[in-house]
Amino acid sequence: MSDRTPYAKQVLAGQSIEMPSWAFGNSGTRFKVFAQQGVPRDPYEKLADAAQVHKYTGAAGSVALHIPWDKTADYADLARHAADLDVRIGTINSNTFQDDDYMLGSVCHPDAKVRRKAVDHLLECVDIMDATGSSDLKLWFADGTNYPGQDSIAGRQDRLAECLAEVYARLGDDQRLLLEYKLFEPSFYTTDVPDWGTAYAHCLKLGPKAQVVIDTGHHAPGVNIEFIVAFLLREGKLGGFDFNSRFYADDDLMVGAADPFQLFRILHELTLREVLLPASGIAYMLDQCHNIEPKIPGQIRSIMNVQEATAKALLVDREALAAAQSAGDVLGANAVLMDAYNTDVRPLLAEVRAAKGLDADPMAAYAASGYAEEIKAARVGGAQAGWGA
Ligand code: RM4
Ligand code: MN
Repeated sequence: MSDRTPYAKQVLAGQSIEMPSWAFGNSGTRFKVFAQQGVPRDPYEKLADAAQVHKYTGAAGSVALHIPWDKTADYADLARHAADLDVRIGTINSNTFQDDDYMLGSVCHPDAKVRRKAVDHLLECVDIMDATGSSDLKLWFADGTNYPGQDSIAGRQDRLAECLAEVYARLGDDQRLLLEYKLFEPSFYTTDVPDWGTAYAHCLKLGPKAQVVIDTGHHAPGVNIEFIVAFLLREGKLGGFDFNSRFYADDDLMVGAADPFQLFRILHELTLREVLLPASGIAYMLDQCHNIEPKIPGQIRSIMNVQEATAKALLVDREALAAAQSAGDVLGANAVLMDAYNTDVRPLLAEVRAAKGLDADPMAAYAASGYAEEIKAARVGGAQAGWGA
């Protein structure tokens, strides 16, 4: 068996997972949002918290913004603040789902005036990308219908295509549009971008700067996500990931919590094509909410979960796997994969961290730092950031 450890260490040292700014604000379900002490009151404080995650993991160098939740007067200044904290602003996420006008949809709405408003918001997001230096615009649409006959399914696809084309045309040379799909919710009868096939077809029509985002929580139970990964990669249409876990619907729980084996299988497909590092152009990020657990440790744990699954995928003995596959050795091939999956990679990751001058245990190091107590004492008064702010 070849020693894959040096290679694994090298890739792990360069891996970077983006954090969502909204993970640091209060969040909850439609039943209740539980406020936590010390929660940020503005995007500047969200970046400060995110920087803590990077400080202890060394693997979370960028933060995605959500507009208008992170609206601010001077985005260039916010980008400078991020740089001072040793992080950078990444993907800009649009929001066309929290305005009364969007009750019947945004870019698929039957009324052209509402579609105009939605597209103007998306164009504003591209302006923000220009100011922050972000290269990716992530689009997720809550559009859909609740009742048969409510609207024309095909008509809504036409409107979607037209609006996307306008946004696509506004992108700069180094900017991309990443289209995310989701099976259902908030619409329950039809969703306008419900699956990877729909997203893929729209992206294909738009051109090379449009790619698909896989949010791991946005599939029906039992869907083979690694197949989608392999297919989109092969087609050059995999733009990025929103990592999270789900037990039922789109729970937005910590990645690797529900099904670490699935996460490993996904990372195995990515490893095979050598696209784990930032230069691959695949935007890896977390899309999570920490409703009942503390937020900064929730993000640290999530980054560690991705690192552990990645380490296991990197340890797969590819030569042995290829040999077993071509020999038709079904059990042998499966065993190669399972050997890697069953390896305890925590010592390996401790070495990767030590080489970067980091503590072997990011959770403990953060807990010992006193930052949580500091922000609880300092962030008194003002409006806490949260769902919708
Ligand atoms: C959606 C989707 C988007 C995220 C919003 C908050 O379900 O996953 O990526 O921006 O939630
Ligand atoms: Mn998402």
